[in-house]
Amino acid sequence: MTAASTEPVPSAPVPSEAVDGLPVDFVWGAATSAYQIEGAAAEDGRTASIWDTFSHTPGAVADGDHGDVACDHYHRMPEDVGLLADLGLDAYRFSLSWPRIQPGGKGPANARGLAFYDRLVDELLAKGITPWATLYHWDLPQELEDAGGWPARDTAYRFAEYAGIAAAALGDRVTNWITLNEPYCSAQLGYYNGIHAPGRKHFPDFTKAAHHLLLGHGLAVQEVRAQAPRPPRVGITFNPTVAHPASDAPEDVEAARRADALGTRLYLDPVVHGRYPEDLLADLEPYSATPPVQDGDLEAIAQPLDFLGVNYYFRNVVRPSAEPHGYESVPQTDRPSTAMPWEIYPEGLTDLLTRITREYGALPLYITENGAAFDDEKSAVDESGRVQDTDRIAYLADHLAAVGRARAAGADVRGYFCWSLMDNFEWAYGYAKRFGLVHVDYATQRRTPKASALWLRDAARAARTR
Ligand code: IFM
Repeated sequence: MTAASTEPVPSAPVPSEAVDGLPVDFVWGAATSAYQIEGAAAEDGRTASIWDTFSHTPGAVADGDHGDVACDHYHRMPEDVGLLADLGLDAYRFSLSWPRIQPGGKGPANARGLAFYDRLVDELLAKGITPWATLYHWDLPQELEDAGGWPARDTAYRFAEYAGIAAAALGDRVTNWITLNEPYCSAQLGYYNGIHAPGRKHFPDFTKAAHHLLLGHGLAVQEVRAQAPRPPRVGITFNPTVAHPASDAPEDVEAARRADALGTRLYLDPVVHGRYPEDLLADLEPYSATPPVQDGDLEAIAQPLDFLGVNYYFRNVVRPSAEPHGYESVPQTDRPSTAMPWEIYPEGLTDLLTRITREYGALPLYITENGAAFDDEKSAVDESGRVQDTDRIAYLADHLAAVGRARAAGADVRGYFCWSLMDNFEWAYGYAKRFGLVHVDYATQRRTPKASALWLRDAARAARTR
């Protein structure tokens, strides 16, 4: 069933502070990822990823939810591209499913899997929407996990091969490529905290995984540039930790340093500066967890990039812990939060963008994700069934204003992708957390744009027409 129309209903007012700092050619987009929306888990030759295995492991995901069907985007893609078009967005960031394109993570391309992305890219271009393809948004083929996963060096080479296949097939029409989404989550949450696939809990495996993800990134950048028929723009997306000490006490300040080292500098320093931070190496050494660097790795990792993607949702206020990573989060219970519950702290985005500019140079920056889960099922719904998510509108307005302030302070931020186009499978939280601009009724798969979708449409319009 087609979604409720986004026309011609006007949105809630767009405050000028939300868009004043953004240029007329700013890129306005929305983002999703393959496992979170596609479904069709066993169709057209796709094999299992670590998230298929993990989500079918009892107790791993809330309510036993999994991505077998998700938003059924694999079968409803034209309707979903229509939603983007109705919202007048310039760009769509999606991810390619590795086990759909290269089942098992080895060997030849799967033509039927690639055909889906061919159709998606063509549909986007036909509607004037620029595709931004992420190569890895956490769905490692299960066979590669069985062979050691990201802690095994070979996975980096497998990833580069897959990246080349994707770039050769789609790079005649896709210009913007993102190698990895949030390697912090793949490495730390997947191999140390055990709350994401593959659910392992081993500190040295986490830093091995981080190193091989970064090596895979560097090799993939080279493959994309070698294989794409047209000159690509290639970047990587991080979700740097914005770490604040719980107090001025030296031990809290030290905990924040460790959180920053593990959550931010572990990734950005090698990718941008070609080295791991000395203080981080000293932290890791007692746990036999220094990254397994071989000759040439750091040069391979530090490929020149065309842009950096930044995902931001919240800050992390920390104090010490006796665990190997050395810090724990202190919930900010007296502050407003989203349904996750993550503290709402837009100033952290301004600080993060200006810090990246200061410490990592003047690469163009794109906000490749920002958004919020709220309890939409408890929000008011208007007569057309539209969720009146005023809390999400306020979140978006405040964070866009924070981007404008970062630009005024010199950060070269060129675009903003809202997470997410539609409600979807929120990893270990299953379908309980709704981040979408568009509401999805999972029983009927009916899509209904929320008030925030219309607001983002009008914010983009306001920014373009000033
Ligand atoms: O849903 C995720 C996304 O897959 C990666 N970044 C954070 C989002 C919200 O948790």
